[in-house]
Amino acid sequence: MPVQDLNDKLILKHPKGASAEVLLYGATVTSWKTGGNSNPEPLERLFLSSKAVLDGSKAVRGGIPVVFPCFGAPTHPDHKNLSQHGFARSELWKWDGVVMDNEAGVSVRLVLEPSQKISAIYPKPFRLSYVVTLAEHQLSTDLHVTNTSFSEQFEFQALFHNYIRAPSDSLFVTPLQGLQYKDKTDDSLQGLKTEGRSGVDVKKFTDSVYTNASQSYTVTWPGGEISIRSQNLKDVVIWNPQAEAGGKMGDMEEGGWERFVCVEPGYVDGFENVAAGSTWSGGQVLTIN
Ligand code: TA6
Repeated sequence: MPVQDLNDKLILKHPKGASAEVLLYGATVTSWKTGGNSNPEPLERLFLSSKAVLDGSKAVRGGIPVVFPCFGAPTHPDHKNLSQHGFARSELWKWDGVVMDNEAGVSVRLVLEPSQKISAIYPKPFRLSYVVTLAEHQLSTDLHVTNTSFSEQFEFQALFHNYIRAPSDSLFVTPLQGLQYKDKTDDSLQGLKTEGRSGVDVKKFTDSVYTNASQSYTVTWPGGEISIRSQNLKDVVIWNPQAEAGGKMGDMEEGGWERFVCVEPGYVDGFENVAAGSTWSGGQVLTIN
């Protein structure tokens, strides 16, 4: 059975052993397992903190939270009533059916439309459609932002907050060399830095927003590699709180920062614009190499 509906979450299964779990809350992918290289047991490829709150009372610490319509602390007038990273990751989405189910894989669509609660803080005419696709060695997520009005455009940001499971003391993210980035760990810095490293590590507290990036990234560590290819998401954020910031997070398991890196494709430098009656799409494909 390729899709199991457990009311609060969907379980996707691939005939060759891969699986994924998607919470309706936040449309958060909380698990993605693929066959190991030599290990016949499926391996979990995402990090989910054992202290993550999964009852719908707060955004999930781990997996793939969906960030919309703002990234980080709101800066746009339309987002003045929103909390960090917007509302999409903290609202209950609806399952809108199976989009694809064949030997190549299985896709499910979730949708989010304005509720009274959302409209009270974000009175914009939007409809979000989110398609999660599981293949044998790949997981894809595609976000479609529709402007349902007939007159006004609106601006937004969007990002996939991927928690990639990997040892943070020995991983590298490429290619970022030469890109300009904002180092959010250094408040004293006003401007942008230029990345000089061929491979970026996260051995220390890292919170970097790279702009106009390659849209294709690889996370490599001894014995493993995941590639991320994004579409229409020009920026990428690399984050690991290490103990310095992670130790202060109530929903971060002890030492959790040792087991992940966030590689987050997004449109976060500036704002995307969707015209009345139009739809914007951004997506990513995560592949186990
Ligand atoms: O994507 C990196 C970041 O913006 C960091 O600054 C940190 O705040 C992280 O997101 C987690 O944010 P959250 O709201 O989930 O605690």
